[in-house]
Amino acid sequence: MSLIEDLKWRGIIYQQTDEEGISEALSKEMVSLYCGIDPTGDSMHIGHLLPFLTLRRFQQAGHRPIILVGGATGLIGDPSGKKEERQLQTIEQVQDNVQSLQKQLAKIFDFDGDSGAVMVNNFDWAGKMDLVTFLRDYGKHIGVNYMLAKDTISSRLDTGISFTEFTYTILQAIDFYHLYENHNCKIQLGGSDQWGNITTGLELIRKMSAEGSKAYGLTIPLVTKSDGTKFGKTESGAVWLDRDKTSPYEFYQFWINTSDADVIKYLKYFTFLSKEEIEALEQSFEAEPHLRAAQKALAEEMTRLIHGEEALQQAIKITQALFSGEVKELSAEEIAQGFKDVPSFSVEGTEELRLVELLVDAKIVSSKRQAREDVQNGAVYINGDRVTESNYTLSDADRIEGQFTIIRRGKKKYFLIKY
Ligand code: 629
Repeated sequence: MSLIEDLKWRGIIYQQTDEEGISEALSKEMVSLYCGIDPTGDSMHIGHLLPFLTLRRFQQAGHRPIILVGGATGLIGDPSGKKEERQLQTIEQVQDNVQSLQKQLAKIFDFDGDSGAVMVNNFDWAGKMDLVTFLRDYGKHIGVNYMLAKDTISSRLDTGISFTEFTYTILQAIDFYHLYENHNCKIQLGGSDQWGNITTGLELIRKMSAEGSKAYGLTIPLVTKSDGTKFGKTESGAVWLDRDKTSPYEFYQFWINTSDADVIKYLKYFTFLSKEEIEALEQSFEAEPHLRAAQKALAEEMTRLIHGEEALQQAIKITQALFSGEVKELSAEEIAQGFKDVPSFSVEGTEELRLVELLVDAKIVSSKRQAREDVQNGAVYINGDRVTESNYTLSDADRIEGQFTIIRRGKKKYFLIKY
């Protein structure tokens, strides 16, 4: 299967400016191609992942990925898909974000060898360009009528768009032209919201480069969810690649909770499992859906890809411990990950605590009478072990690494005591 056939099978191609031209270029030689991201935050979230994973598929097929972090465009703000004018970020903020994003992206690609990835920052050329050069050398080639016809601009004419954001598409076009001229970059890849910016780039290349020059654009679909809600969001917000924002356990949980209606699609989009492997998962999923083999494979592949094998094993361990109730073997770090969303209660000092009082103070039960009853009935567990003595006192031994005690009431209700 050729790369493009594989991408089609996965459902990753949305639009191509010249389907034949792209297939021909890819089959003839090693092609350099790029995808950009603006440093609007200090971490990518999974909404950014698909274009960059797709770029990696190109690399695996022997082509060269160019990863662009927009140190200049991040100072301007892309109006694509935005209903309102963006708030400008400070230069320091953007520079910090560039560093963080470059670090994250570097982990996805291979920088060695013939098709080694290249990391660029458009601040290096666009940041220093003077206004007269911008207007004479580039602006002159892009008609205002042409720009006004773009969705991302025309959709903002009612509510308003500043000259700053209006100009954004020309900056991205200059990038494509720059990479075309200096890195022999032939294709720009992006989400479907980037079509307007990618085609402005092609327009500029067509007008500025020697005759016979050829460059292409390729977009990938917006990732959707079958229930109509937005992909990549949980109750606690976006799913980040930064482990301090979304722990590997939460990341794993996000993928494992994928619905049956979406799981095969996501395996195709996001994982590097082969067609045969995915089809086998599809079969097992149809025969024995309760096993959730497809969801498990998706969660494993994604967590391993972004956080590595060790973090994956930890996420699985936490998941199993929470499921079985055998939480004693968890380390404090694992507890911190797995119990982030569980109600917690902080205790100061080192003295021993009477269980019944703690249950009331931590608002796990509403009265001492209730607390005593629950304990006597065997509904209360400390670090996974049932405690039935109503005069039980918690000691040092109940503090996992001196930091936590896990209390469970009933089957599934967890509480965390922090010291
Ligand atoms: C300069 C900047 C370029 C080329 C691209 C860019 C960034 C681009 C953009 N992209 C989105 C972003 O940064 O705004 N103008 O958040 C985002 N992208 C990935 C996908 C996207 C897109 O990083 O293309 O469609 C999301 O899936 O929204 O020379």
